[in-house]
Amino acid sequence: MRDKEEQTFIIMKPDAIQRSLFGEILSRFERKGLKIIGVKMVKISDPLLEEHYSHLADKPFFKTLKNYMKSSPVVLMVLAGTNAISATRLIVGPTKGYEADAGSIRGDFSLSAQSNLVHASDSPETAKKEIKRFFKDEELFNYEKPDYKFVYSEKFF
Ligand code: IDP
Ligand code: MG
Repeated sequence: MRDKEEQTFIIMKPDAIQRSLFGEILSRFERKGLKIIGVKMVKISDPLLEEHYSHLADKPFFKTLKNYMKSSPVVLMVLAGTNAISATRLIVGPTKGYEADAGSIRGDFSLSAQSNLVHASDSPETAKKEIKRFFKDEELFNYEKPDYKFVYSEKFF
């Protein structure tokens, strides 16, 4: 895959907060080299949740999914980096925790199809929409980090 700078949208879901796994999960993203360019704690409103999960509106678990997502404050983040969208999905693992490989966040910490700790955008189109849905422009920060040339690409050497 060609290297490209991307931004992706993350939700640290209620179980990540309630099980005190926020720091553990964040450190996995940080160690990978992803840069936090936006972060805030919120309780997601019904209209935003319904928009965010509109692709699941006809599923039998939609109501319990909404109740789960509203059961605690969550932390929203935007992460940036080379191929950030696909790289983050790999770290997070597939939807069902009991099917996810050990080493992934869901594989290491979730046994559930619903309570799987993290949301991560699944494509560039989705990421763009999700970032706009949850963050204002002024809540996102463009800044340099000293590790940049080591983390991102050989082209800097
Ligand atoms: P993703 O989070 O891996 O992208 P999606 O299919 O977009 O998965 O589903 C969104 C969220 O809906 C999942 O992360 C999970 O919390 C919940 N979900 C998906 N499938 C099921 C299911 O079969 N049972 C219960 N909850 C589910
Ligand atoms: Mg999804």
